[in-house]
Amino acid sequence: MKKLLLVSVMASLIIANTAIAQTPAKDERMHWWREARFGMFIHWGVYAQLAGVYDGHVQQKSGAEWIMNLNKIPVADYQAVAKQFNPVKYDADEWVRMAKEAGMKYIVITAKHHDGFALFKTSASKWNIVDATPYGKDLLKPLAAACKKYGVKLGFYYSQAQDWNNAGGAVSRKKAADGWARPDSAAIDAYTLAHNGHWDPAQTTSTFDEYINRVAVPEVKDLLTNYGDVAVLWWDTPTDMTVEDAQKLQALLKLQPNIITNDRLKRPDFPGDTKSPEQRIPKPSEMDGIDWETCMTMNGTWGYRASDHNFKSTETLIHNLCDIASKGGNYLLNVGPKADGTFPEESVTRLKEIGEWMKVNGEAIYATKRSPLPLVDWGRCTEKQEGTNNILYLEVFNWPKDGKLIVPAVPNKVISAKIIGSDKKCSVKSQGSTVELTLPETAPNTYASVIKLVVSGNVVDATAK
Ligand code: FHN
Repeated sequence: MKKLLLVSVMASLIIANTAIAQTPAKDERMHWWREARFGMFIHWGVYAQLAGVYDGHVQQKSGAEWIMNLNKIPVADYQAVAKQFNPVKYDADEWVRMAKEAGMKYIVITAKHHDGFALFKTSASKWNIVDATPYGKDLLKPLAAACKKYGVKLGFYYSQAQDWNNAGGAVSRKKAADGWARPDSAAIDAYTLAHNGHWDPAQTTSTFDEYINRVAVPEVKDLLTNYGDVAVLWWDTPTDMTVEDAQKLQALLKLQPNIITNDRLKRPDFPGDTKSPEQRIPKPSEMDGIDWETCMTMNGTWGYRASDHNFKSTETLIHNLCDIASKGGNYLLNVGPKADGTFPEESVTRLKEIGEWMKVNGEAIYATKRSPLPLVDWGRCTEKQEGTNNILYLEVFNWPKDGKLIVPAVPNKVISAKIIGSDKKCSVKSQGSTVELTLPETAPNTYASVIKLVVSGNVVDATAK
């Protein structure tokens, strides 16, 4: 008996150690992600075919990827739209090249958004690119190949609970932010209230648990099995998720031991690895000690909307990147491709311009840590260790008119100061813990000019809460 007990204890220890060995320590898994700082979000699917227009109504606000829910489009009518979805201009190599040249180190694409449409071949449901569209080919395979070719990490966004087409999927009730409502909205509202948000009887021929077992689990398994290394799984909107459902999905992560996940599988008991603020940049120190990534659109929608030309300027996007990095976070910047498979021209232009800035100034973003300085009015700061020295990268948005840049809370000995991307000199004067840089008259870059200030020893964190 004793021998049997000993054997079973040994066996459980071996299993436990194997499990631990298979899941690399978090710091090891997160290393590339913490250095990356900048990634591309891609929201793409059948909704791009509607491009923000349905039944004569041009969506003014909200995400174009929500058009089925906001317009309470019947399942059969929405699935008929897929018959026109034929992205013949899709070129995954071009997409990944654009992301890489923009300085982005990873891509997260909506493998399946809330409309349930899978951009990949799956046997779990016929509602996918291969079985439901004239295009008939898996969209993720070439993307995975291109990511491997260019050394860009591949991530999948997966709407694990909301699914407006696969029966049993959850629905989060939402009204159009632009105040538009269908003529029969009163009746529809009554129906959705009585049916947990669903608006079409076709959505409720199955239970949520059956949907998790029949669709979500097998599809996530497909995604983590058929596309090589998957670096990120980006869960979204845990509507109606139970602990049991979340555990079934979490268990699949062992298929990709190095995978990084966010905090949206089921809050609060499944925190994942990263926090995911959305469409906002956290306040200084709000996220200290946390791995976080803010996802933002370039215009007013995640999915493509033909009428939305309200794109943020390249200057704003670069300032956001610097601001996010100065607080120790990652920037997941979204592109919403058109139904034909091309990026909107405004996105292409901004990606190119950001890439030109990153080619010169990327060292001020990649592998940096948050600023140790108090807030300054001229821009942002990021920091890097270099042996026993500290490098402070000063991203100057507002070039001083009098040529004097004041850097507070740096009592350290200054070793060097250089304007990145310029052969013009800048002189340095230290007074107590203040460093005064005298700069040339014109800034080398219209968006943000970076000064590399090398000081001896560590710069003490002066961002007191
Ligand atoms: O409802 C989605 C939305 O469409 C979009 O995908 C964003 C991106 O983070 N996530 C949800 C809203 O929080």
